[in-house]
Amino acid sequence: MAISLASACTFSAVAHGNDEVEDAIEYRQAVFHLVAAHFGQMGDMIKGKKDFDAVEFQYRANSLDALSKMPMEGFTVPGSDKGDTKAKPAVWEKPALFEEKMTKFQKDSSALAKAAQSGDMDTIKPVFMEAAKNCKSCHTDFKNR
Ligand code: ASC
Repeated sequence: MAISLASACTFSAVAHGNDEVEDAIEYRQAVFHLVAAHFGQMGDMIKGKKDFDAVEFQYRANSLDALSKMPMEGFTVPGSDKGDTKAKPAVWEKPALFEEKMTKFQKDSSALAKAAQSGDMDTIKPVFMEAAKNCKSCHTDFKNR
């Protein structure tokens, strides 16, 4: 699986020591911070809190699309279920469901990037709302508040 190869490259310590675990937790949190930043700015445009700018929206949707492929790697390091993390034990107890939701996140993100090419709010909005719904659903199952 591609992800095991990727994780072998990035978190390359031989022993699964504390540093590697901390690195993995910080890595996935960093990715999700960027996800939230881009998603939040798009959300403000969707809600009309901020003027819709099609070029900016496309940039953010493309960024989200790239970011959506990244967090999974940070969950593959053994021992990273413990520590300074809001991840629920369910991530490791229900790996198939977690992977399914992560794949959904990726599909939603690429659908949003595609919809953003229209530059049309009526086309973009339902796709954004579907993605937001799935963000929330995954957080309910897998993230502590
Ligand atoms: C965000 C953010 C989330 C999601 C979620 C969508 O901007 O930080 O956790 O959107 O609220 O339902």
